[in-house]
Amino acid sequence: MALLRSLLFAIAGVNTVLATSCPFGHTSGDDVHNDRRAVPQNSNDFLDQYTINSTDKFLTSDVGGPIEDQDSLTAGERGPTLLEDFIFRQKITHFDHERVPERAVHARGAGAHGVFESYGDWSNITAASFLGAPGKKTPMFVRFSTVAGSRGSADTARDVHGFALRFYTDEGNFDMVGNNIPVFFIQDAILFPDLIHAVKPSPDSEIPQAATAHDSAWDFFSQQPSTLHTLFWAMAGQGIVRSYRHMDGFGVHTFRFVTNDGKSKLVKFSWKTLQGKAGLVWEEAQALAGKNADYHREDLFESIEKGYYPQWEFGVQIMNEEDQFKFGFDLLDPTKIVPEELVPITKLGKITLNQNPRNYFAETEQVMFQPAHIVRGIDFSDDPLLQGRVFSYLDTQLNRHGGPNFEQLPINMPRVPIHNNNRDGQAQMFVHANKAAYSPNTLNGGSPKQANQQTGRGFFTAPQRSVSGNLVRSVASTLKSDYWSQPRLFFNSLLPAEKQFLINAIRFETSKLKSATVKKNALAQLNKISNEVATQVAKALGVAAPAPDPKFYHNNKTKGVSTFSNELLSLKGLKIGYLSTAGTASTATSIKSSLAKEGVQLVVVAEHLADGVDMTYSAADATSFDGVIVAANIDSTFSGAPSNASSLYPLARPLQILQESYRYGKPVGFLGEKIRDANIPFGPGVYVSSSSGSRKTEEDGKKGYKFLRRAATNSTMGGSANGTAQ
Ligand code: HDE
Repeated sequence: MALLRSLLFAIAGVNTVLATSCPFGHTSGDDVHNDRRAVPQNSNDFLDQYTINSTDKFLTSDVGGPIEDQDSLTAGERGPTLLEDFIFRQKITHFDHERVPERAVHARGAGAHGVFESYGDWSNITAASFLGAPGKKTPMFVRFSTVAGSRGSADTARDVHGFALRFYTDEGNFDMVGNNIPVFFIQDAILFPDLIHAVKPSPDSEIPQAATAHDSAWDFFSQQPSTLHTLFWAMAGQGIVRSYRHMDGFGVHTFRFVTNDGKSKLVKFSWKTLQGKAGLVWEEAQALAGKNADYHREDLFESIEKGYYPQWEFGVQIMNEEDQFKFGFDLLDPTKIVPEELVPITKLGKITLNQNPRNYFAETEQVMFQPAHIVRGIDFSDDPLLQGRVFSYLDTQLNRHGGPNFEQLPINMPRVPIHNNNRDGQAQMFVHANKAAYSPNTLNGGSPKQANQQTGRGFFTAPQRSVSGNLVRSVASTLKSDYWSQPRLFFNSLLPAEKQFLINAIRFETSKLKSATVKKNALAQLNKISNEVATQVAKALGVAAPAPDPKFYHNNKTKGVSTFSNELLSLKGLKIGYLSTAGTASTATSIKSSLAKEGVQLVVVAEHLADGVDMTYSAADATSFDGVIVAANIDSTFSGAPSNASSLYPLARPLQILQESYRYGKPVGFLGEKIRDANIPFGPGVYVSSSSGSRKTEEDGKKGYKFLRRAATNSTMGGSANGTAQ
């Protein structure tokens, strides 16, 4: 077992409302409608009342009459379909209208239901009710996404990842529409169409899909240096995450917390993974795009199905209003992080995702987030990027839904009652009884009544907020114009192997550029961040290395930005491939059950399906596993004389899985001697247990992942630390 523990440590270190007749879940009467405790504990339970289960039922038309729909109504046996065939027309027209416009960005994604539990009573810093008591639970829905690709694109495309949170609080929905990278490309929302037009595929060929490795993207990046910081994060591990479970989330903008008596603080939201962070290596991410385009949604769905509920700690960095300018950059600048050394994170509570959607379209596709979904106790800042988003998301939902009643879709509906004078519109679901749909009125006793800071626990704008000044369109703010120091801070804070990954990613992208001008401009910008990066990229591009441009060079580092420096916090949901033969698969039984205790699945692979075999070599692939164990007898069975060989001889497929696993930086272990001809040297992440006893490599297994990735960087990515071209 020592070997297995080491292998596991190596992986850990590296890679590695209740349904009632009322749609609000209330039983009856206005008193119940005012009862905040009526919010269900899990958002999926609320959907029960809308869920249709057709088991043992007869097929009906859309208006309820039982019908049959397998043949159209024709004039005679060989005649044409009749216009009268309402069954045909209803079925086909509904089908013709099944799609809604995909999201303009973040089209590809996956979601899950969950719950937020507050660690405490935070009323000293915010009036937000969901943060008002220790142990208080609030139902949630969360959607993960990539940005650039269309709805059918591959999960593992290199990209910023969307990480949008919805809290169905007892005072209305609060959305935190964040990303897995704490900064953004631009500082002003008016540039968003420019950014997206630049990164999306070429308008003529619609190539490349879900990728920034093309001229227009790098043209924009190099002309708009505010993009560089986010670009650096995306070129590192955060751009190609191991799974949605293994990434952090950030609110990006500065927001405000406001107390009941109107005192406010500036805050930056983050939610940190309790699984630990892990990224893929680029070679594997590319392979996965073809071999399993659903890699991330599958991991999320399977983990939740197995009860390995992913969790994140939701926290804030809290800053005084008067400290706005003390950090050397503008807190209204979303291209900057507030380093955790300067302002530590206060952990407010825990997010747990514990239920999969029951219908992708109804829930994940129709969920419509908005930064404007805000609750009492939280307020915006004047960040122009945030201000633009507060408008844009409402607009885009109107376009996607085709009308203003999208908040009435079950997944969007707040779990508290809605009382206002908004009326009618396409697909109005409610029957409003109030005939005085205006305020002020006397005919309905003045209801619905106005709620504000003092009355009815209403939302209110932080009283201390003030603005003044001339109207300006173009501001040259010195506090916002240093675009290079923080990308360098990020780069300095990475492990050597991660630095190399980042450089290799930029080499990959820029090598695909056709325009010499764009290449030159990109190099000039990279060189303002780091001469090391620019020099290595220049080598790959076959151009002269630029002389240092040191104005923004420094040696500062910060914590919390590296993907690979910490071991995983949990191994749950990971998979280990056990390369064996059909006859000997049963030897895996005890390993399987001990790994299962860690939440790790041992997948037994053999040449054909049999008792104890989970997968055939023809179906298995290195990308299916987080680590590989080679059964004791496999070498002697396969590498011996043909007389002694199984149907797998020569070792082609198992060997390929083993070697690719090694190249992708996964730990590999041999229960017998190492396979001859495998060309896997002793080194970090390689474990051998022979009859002479268990033997480990020189490195401490717990830190294995880190070294493993370095091994992968040097041996397979080609770009070693000395800058050898790939
Ligand atoms: Fe978005 N963004 N965005 N964005 N964004 C959308 O809204 C937009 C920005 C983010 O899972 C769209 O419902 C503008 C920052 C996520 O459904 C759209 C600007 C951050 C999602 C839109 C930004 C995000 C979106 C497309 C510049 C991180 C997916 C579909 C001011 C803090 C939400 C939709 C989901 C989606 C506009 C910048 C995150 C078009 C104008 C910064 C996670 O409205």
